[in-house]
Amino acid sequence: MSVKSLLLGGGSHARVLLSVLKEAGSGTVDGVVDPDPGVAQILQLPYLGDDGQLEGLKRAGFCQFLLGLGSTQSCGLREKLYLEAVKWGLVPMSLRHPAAWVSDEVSLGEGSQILTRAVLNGAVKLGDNVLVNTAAVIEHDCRIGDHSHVATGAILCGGVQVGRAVHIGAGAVIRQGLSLGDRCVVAAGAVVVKSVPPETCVMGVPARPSSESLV
Ligand code: JB2
Repeated sequence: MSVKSLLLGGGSHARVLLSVLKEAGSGTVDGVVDPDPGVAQILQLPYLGDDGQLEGLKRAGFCQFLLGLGSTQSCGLREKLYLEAVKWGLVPMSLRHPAAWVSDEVSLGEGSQILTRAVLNGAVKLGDNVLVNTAAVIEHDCRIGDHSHVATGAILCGGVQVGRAVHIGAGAVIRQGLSLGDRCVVAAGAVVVKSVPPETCVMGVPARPSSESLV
């Protein structure tokens, strides 16, 4: 009997994940949980209801979930939904595109998502629910905290320490040895040359704190 799995969030990141699942041959999902029933038709999946249905879905035999939500700023909703699903006893699915490069020394947490052409080099350590998006590069000895998102084409040089629920925007570059505090946001295209305190948004070249909202 196959294990029943649900997709949590059915927007654009979810569409990418469905094609990665197919290309990786690493399973399927049996329905989508989203406040918007309209996503089911777009994804061509059964609609399972909103997050209020998670407990009932677990009782009905759903065992696994794939977190379909990405982020463009705060990773707060990714964290909240992941923890909610885990609370009801659902097991996070991990996924890795066959064209990603992941060194043997890398340690991956639960529910990690490694997309096409991402590169993770020696002794990188990912926490739980980390999203490494398309063509992102994470160099040796970086540590990435739970629920963080390294967006498309971002580059982390060696030994960068990333906190919990950090969003690193598309194409950002983080100089070696720096740290990014919990829940900080690095805007797309920023070049970070100094460590960033928790809950701070930085942008620009070189990156500086910005008053932009972290929502
Ligand atoms: O509380 C929620 C919730 N809030 C929004 N629970 C659940 N289960 N789902 C929720 N959603 C749903 O997430 C929305 O109804 C929508 O279907 C989906 C968000 O889709 P969207 O395309 O806006 O964002 P995304 O997270 O899939 O993708 C963002 O992040 C990616 C990494 C995008 O901006 C992409 O461009 C980016 N590549």
